[in-house]
Amino acid sequence: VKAKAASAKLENATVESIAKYIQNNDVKNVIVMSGAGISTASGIPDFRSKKTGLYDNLQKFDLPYAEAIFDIDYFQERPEPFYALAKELYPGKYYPTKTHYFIRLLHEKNMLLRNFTQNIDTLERICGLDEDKIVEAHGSFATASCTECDQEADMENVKYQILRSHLPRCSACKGLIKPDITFFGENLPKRFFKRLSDFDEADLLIVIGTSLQVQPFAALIDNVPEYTPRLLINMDIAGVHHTPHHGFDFKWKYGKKRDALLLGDCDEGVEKLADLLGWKDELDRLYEKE
Ligand code: CNA
Repeated sequence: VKAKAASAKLENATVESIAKYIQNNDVKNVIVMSGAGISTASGIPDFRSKKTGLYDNLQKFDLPYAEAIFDIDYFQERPEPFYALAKELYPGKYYPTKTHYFIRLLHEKNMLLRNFTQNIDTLERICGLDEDKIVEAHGSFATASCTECDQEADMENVKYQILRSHLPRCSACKGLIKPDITFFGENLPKRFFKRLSDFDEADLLIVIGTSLQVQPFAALIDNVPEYTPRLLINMDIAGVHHTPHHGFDFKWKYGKKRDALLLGDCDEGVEKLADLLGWKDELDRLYEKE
């Protein structure tokens, strides 16, 4: 009821109205759903952007199809392409973007309920967001384990091996070690399912830098209460694809009172929102300090 009353105050679906909604209501349970688009400015390619995305640049790995590089069955047959890519993308060389710091600023304002991220680059942790605020829905490079006996691996060694183009092997059984990122064909981490109930509490949903094409993550946009406002900040309109199994649709509600769209670069988008909220200097300071 509270969310209904609050969203009724959205005059129309614009980023300005979202800013007013934040200012005029006791918003404190914001959920941010993020994807690879929030890390492209740091130099990590996303999957699906035309030309720059990974899926358009995997020719050298000679894959049967692009997604194979993250397919668990393919990995078990031929792990080398994944490891070559892991070497290129290994955390340590990349720094959080303004969008990461905007999410942290939301937390410092006591407004962030949770950041559900699909990213595996650990930039949320590196920008100083509390681990408790993060749900790494597709796991991350922070830990790794044996594909045979499940034993957790020593990350120093995993990193050492990957950066030298060696396959990391389990110290106990010599099985192949894999970073704990979720491949196609694997279950999502337990924490993802445990925190799904957060969506019932959301008083604002901000979706940033994702094509909303990977399930079950994408469908979560419909898990917030019916009257909770939603803002999409993305280079292109996402979430408009229908499949027989996933009938979600973000686009059709644009123009009504609930959903706002900020098309373009996400760092510029969060700057605009921060500016409307009077947080621009704070955001700049946070970003420059780190
Ligand atoms: P995606 O399918 O590649 O979509 C990225 C989206 O972000 C697209 O809609 C782009 O238009 C948009 N985008 C790109 N750059 C910007 C920008 N600067 N500002 C605004 N929008 C931008 O990636 P998703 O995250 O939707 O797909 C889920 C996959 C991607 C997850 O399983 C991830 O593990 C995987 N992934 C993660 C990383 C990472 O950790 N940084 C990198 C590449 C892929």
